[in-house]
Amino acid sequence: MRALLTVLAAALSIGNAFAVDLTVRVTDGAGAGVENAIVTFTPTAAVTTPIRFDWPYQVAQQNLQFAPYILIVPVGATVRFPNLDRVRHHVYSFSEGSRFELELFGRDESRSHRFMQAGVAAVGCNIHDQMQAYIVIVDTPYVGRTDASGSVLISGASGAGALRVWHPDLRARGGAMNRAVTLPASGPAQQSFTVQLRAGGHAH
Ligand SMILES: [Cu+2]
Repeated sequence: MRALLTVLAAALSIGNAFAVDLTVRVTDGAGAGVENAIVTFTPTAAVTTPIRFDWPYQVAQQNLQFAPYILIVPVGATVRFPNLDRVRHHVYSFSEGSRFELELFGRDESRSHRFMQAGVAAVGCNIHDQMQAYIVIVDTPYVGRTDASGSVLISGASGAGALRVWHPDLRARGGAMNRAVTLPASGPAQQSFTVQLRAGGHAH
């Protein structure tokens, strides 16, 4: 009996891991795809598995720019800020819950900051006004960034939850759009959002 339950539990968790292929398309008022929108699905049921992503938790300073422009990390992640330039940078965020300041004086110097609260940290440099980046801190594994066509595929989620779209130039209360959704148990699912972007947003 115990063996059977173990097999059943394994089958259920495998089924879960391949639950739904959710495609979310984000377009502007003219119907054009919006790139660099961050889409998260947060299940109503608590996420119990550790959240890990396979990209580096790092925002480098290179050629007087931050790279990447938008970084997604889980709550509790420690993000490194290596300075790859010959000039110094003074990296900071004043965003609520994610305030920090790092003075990076030299080439190849690196410091780090741990982000303990879900949200968005707008990152700037005190010395170079044009430097701008965003760190999106999430408490769900179901997250992705829209491509040039405005689409993103989020796999593995199922059931009821909240779908959220954030973009640095989004015109919306709280800077994001939220929608309650119930995903099917399996198979493909589609959702779409029409967003309004601020004119003259950061080009990337
Ligand atoms: Cu700088």
